[in-house]
Amino acid sequence: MTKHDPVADLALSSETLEAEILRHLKFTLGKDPSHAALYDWRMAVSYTLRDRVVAPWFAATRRTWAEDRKRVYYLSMEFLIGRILQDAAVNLGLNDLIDDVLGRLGVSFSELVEDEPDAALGNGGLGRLAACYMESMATVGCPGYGYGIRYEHGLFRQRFEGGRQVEAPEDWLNTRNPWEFDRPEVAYEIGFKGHVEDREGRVRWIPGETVVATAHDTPVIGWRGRWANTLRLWGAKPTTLFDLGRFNRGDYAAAAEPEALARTLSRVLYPDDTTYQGKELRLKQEFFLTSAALQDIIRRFLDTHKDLTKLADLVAVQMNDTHPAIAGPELIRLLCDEHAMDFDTALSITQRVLAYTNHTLMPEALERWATYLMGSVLPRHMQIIEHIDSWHRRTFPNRPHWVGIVKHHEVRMGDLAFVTSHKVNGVSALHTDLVKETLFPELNALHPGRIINQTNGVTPRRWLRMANPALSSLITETIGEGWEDDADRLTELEAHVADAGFLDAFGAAKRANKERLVAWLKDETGVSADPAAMFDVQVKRIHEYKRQLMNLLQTVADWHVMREAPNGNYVPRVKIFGGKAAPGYYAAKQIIRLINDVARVVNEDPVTRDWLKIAYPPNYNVSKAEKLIPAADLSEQISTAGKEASGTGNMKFALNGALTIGTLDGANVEIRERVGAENFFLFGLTAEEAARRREFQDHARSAILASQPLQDVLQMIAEGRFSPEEPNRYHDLVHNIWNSDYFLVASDFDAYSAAQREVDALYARPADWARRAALNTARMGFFSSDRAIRGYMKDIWSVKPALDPEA
Ligand code: 26W
Repeated sequence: MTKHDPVADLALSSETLEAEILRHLKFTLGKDPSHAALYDWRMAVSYTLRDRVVAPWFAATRRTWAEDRKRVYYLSMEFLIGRILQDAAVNLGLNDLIDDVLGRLGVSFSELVEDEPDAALGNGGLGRLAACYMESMATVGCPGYGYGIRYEHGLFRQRFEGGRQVEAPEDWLNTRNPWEFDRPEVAYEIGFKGHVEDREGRVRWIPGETVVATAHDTPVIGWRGRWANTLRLWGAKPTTLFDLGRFNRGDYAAAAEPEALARTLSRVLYPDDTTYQGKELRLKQEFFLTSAALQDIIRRFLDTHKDLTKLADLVAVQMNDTHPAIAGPELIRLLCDEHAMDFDTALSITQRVLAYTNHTLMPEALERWATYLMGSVLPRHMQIIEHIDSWHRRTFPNRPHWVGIVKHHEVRMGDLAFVTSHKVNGVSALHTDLVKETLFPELNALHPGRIINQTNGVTPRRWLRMANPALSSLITETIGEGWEDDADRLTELEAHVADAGFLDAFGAAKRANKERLVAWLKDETGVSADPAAMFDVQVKRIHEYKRQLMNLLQTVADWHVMREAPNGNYVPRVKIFGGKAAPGYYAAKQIIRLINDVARVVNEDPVTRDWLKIAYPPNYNVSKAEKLIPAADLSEQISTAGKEASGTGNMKFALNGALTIGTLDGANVEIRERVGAENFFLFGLTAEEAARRREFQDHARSAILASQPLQDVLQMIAEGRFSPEEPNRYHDLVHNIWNSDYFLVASDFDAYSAAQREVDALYARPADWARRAALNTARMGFFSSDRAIRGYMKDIWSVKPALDPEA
């Protein structure tokens, strides 16, 4: 019996494709081609592509059932998906065909792509990693589900008013989302509050309020459409639709209350990726996601199995940071209270099912719920948490007294996740060491081997094959097809870096991307950039530890030198910034405002305009990253060592042939090891040196006094050089650098400047620059999310890929 190969079915003639698009336009959108709007064409093409995803999706689901394969469940409060249309077209191998067919119909495919809203269901690194991992699980054939929340409003829209960040609600669902399938029949009751009854040993939680979680499924197609998994996002609905009684009594608002209350649960994403706020609604959102997911997981298991003690043989649950860490107590509650299991058995099953990934060491980002809040919102879970904690204290008697899940009237979600998991992983080698040494030193000693590393990765489909067609076709011309899902093959490019022809083509691809960006940048910011200039890019969330401020201060220092010596021969640069600040993060918002204030002055400066431009396109998101990253020459990864858990932007830039200026932080360490120290601009204190430097009381003042350029720049800013209308606008910011500077901007400033001079020197030697840039692309295969996912499958989930890489 010939093995059914779903890929073959994907082969498609342009006639058939055209017919299918026109069929959807007519029957799904109810539009005649002559009257179709851009939206109609986009929907018709999206539905046509979605149809083509269904076959491999069904085949994958059927095989998983038929072969009773273990499934992976990735629980995350965030999935920063971005746009889906072109990613689906590329993974189905239909991108060029669609472009041709639409061209013949007089429709521009790229305009369609631009018309799709980003699914911005995440803040930054953690959310985007979840999206890359979903695509890689489908590409390697790992039977998996993503579980998240279907926020009506994703991450806010950012715009600038007078240089200040202003937030506006994001509204991706104001037009229909063609990629999801509603699953009204998949619905679970989620309880909150209420009380716990203990009748003759049978403990029952009687929730005070309930909502219903209903599923919306989005298929996630892998490379070459060989496998597809499901991203199941929960939307909240009221248990009682509408309180007719109240309505009839004219109490209309109250009548609609249940609906409104329920919908708040999936209304909006918390825009915070730095500080844990401890808001009740956030805890309810986390439980809403987790309980619905676990109820669905157990239902699916019991569909074909009876013995829940075998759950861990067929179910692996990954907790994306502590946000779904209530999964431990909830799984134990379901096993004990709903399936009559004893606590110890339930706990051991839970530990074998669960695993936890830590993404940050920042103390302010670690979730610690007040016991009164946990106790009121989730009274039964608070009991179980206490039970787990006392079990752990009893089972590990030499656990130091200061260690524990419940301490000082707080539930430490990191400790809870650790104790209820069989594996805990950091997201880069350096970060994992720091997790062992600084975050969980005692638990690490009590549970040796539980903490392992899984260095992050990014999908080479979206971040190279799709975002950078110019470089991708050069790679395919040079080493042939197949590197897209076997990124280690990129090393075959090394044999060509000495060939001038290849290097020229490599430089030409970069140049083409820069010219494409110049037009876009002009529209977005009004700044006209010279494509011959060095595109120096720092795009990521705004945070003091990421040190956008140090980049800006160094830029002002360069500008000052240019003005003092206007006849110098300077390497022209375009400094591009991008990124949002959490709405409540004042210092980050001040940094955004200062960047825009400095840009306004520098970009109008007749003396330096040919050498230096600063552009800050607003509303940085996934689809903007796809434009900016392929056009970058220099990637700024300059966080204070020991603070950036990994970074993933750093990987995307290097993969797209940008050189990195960076510290020995997060995955920068491994990137530099793999691309070669000579192909990486390193500077700054190491994590150890930084920790030591911080102990030196006067570290900032002494560094500033030792650096005239820094002193001058701080003086200029303090006296309002960039804010003449409000001279003391940045007094607090400058004062903070002089007197606290926790992130060592001053201490690393001179080293950073010196490294930027090295960058200039190399940029003045284009062939040498291109060779080192090409070596970066060639040596970035390790940072494919396929490698990372295979690591999770082997070291944490014990799952074998359903697809053999060779086939
Ligand atoms: C409770 C508020 C909150 C929300 C999100 C706190 C912390 C977060 C995330 C953990 C922050 C985040 O996105 N961390 C980033 O995760 C990436 C993926 O592993 C890493 O590459 C980044 O270094 C890390 O900052």
